Amino acid sequence: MQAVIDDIRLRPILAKVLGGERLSYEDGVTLYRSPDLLAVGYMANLVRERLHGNTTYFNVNRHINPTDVCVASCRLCAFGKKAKDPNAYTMSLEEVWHRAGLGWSETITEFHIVGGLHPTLTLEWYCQMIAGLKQRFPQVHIKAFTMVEISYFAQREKLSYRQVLERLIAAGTDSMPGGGAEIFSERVRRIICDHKIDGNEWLEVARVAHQLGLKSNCTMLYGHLETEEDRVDHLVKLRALQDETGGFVTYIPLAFHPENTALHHIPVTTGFQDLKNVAVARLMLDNIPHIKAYWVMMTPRVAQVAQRFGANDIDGTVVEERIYHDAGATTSQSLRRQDLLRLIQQAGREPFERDTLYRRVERNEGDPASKGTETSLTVLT
Ligand code: V47
Repeated sequence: MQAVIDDIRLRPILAKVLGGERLSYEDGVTLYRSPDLLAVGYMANLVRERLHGNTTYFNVNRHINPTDVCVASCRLCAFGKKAKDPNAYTMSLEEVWHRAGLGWSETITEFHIVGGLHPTLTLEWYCQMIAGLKQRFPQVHIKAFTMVEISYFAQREKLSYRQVLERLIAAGTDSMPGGGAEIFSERVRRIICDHKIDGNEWLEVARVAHQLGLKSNCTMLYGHLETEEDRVDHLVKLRALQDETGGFVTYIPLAFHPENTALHHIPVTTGFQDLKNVAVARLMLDNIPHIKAYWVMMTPRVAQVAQRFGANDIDGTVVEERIYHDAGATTSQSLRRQDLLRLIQQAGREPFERDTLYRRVERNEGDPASKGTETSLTVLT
């Protein structure tokens, strides 16, 4: 096995990986610094197969971004706009409910809902939006609002994180996405997202959500001004909170897309960096079950290869993506269920259609899901 390791600095790490031992902060930095991508990927794949065998998970989901109006002006973002910008949009409640049912007629199991920090929309409006979606699509899991949005609602309404989250749960929110974490380093945050909550607050909202029984995802934005140490520090902080709460389901490394942002001079990430970030995450985050290679961000091609570098999830059909496409993503807005199946199978993995919480979605015999007509489905517990 040592034969696959060219970089001898990785040998003690391989011993730990084989023994199921936790990797240290220093190990994380060594992994990031090593040019031996194949060795890092090999080790990540060992862990991935130990946890998930040959399975790659995907889901049939739809993203909804109710507004791109945002009071923050983060340099990393190409999505947020000021309220007076003629190109800004805010959907009415009816529009959100209508759009939720548009597009693919395949039966969707998840709505992924995030938006800008709107200056006037109230928490009550968001609760009505969620309740209205639940009423119209009772079988669909609602994964809504980043830790950053929760903190903003709390500040605006003069409520605690717990009070905001309790109201959203009562309205029908089932879990939370992982966005907005960016990179916890204060030095970098001051430059790329100085209008956002700091890393400790992001972690605190996640802590409270998990205490209330909400599962969430977590992310890290890489490929901008962060150092290797900043990345490892971020992963170690996520791992520490997971030791405490167990509430993170999936980690998603997000590559920075510079186009149309104030940081447009930064070069786009390479396939090497994208695969390295997947692999190091799998090795460092020993307590987070799933690592997602988000195809919108890293292209279907790289997301497919990532299934052999530590990832065990490829995300879903998505249908309508705005945040990355505003930042110049050239991937399509959506993939069909059968495209996802093909990508996974061609990587030699076994596709597993999941719901948000990774329970199997069983499509019925003769189910026309892949042909694009309405389907019936059952979630197996
Ligand atoms: O929060 C914003 C990032 C996130 C840019 O939880 C940018 O299942 C790159 O969080 N270049 C949104 N990244 C995406 C996200 C996500 C995606 C898929 C699945 C899940 C999940 C979560 O994208 C933002 C921010 O961190 N972002 N602007 C940009 N220019």
